[in-house]
Amino acid sequence: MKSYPKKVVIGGHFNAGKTTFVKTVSGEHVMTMEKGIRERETTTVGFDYGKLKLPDGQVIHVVGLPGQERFSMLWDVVSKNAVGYIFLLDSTDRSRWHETKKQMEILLKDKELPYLLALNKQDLPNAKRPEELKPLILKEFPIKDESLIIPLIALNKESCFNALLKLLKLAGYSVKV
Ligand SMILES: Nc1nc2c(ncn2[C@@H]2O[C@H](COP(=O)(O)OP(=O)(O)O)[C@@H](O)[C@H]2O)c(=O)[nH]1
Ligand SMILES: [Mg+2]
Repeated sequence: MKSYPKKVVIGGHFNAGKTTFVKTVSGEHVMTMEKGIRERETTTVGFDYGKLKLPDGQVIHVVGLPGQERFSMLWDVVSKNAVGYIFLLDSTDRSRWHETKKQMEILLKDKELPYLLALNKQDLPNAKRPEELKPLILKEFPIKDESLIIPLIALNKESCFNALLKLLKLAGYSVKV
């Protein structure tokens, strides 16, 4: 059986923290393609890609999904043979949460890939806490189980690694740390 490189896909709405997550875990950010939409505002129109080594030597490739739905033809390609998804939500701002929800609906529909839903920016004082957000998410999002909802600070390496390790475990990989 062919074994593929381990690839984790980071999804989520505009401004949720995808680029930040990839930068944090990979240290050196291998590639991103950003394009100004208005002065001083940028969004990822290509994709973020980074690579990291776990303490036990396993190499993980991390790829950010291009956010906007007009790039959804790329989602399948990016997701192919992935270990699973980490979808991000901004815990300080719900205005674009529907974009993450749509992504999850499309991507989880016919693939049984493991996934987590991460409540990002938990370091900010105006972030809503997971306990407060969970009931809302369970009602509105295509999510099976509350244990799949995790807190996240994408600026923090340990927080991102915990998310990755949890996903790898869900996917059945054993990681020695
Ligand atoms: N305080 C804080 N800011 C964050 C965090 N994650 C992302 N950000 C900020 O949120 C903004 C959007 O993040 P970005 O990674 O560009 O989002 P993307 O559109 O999903 O790629 C940037 O200004 C980031 O610095 C976090 O965990 N905490
Ligand atoms: Mg980005």
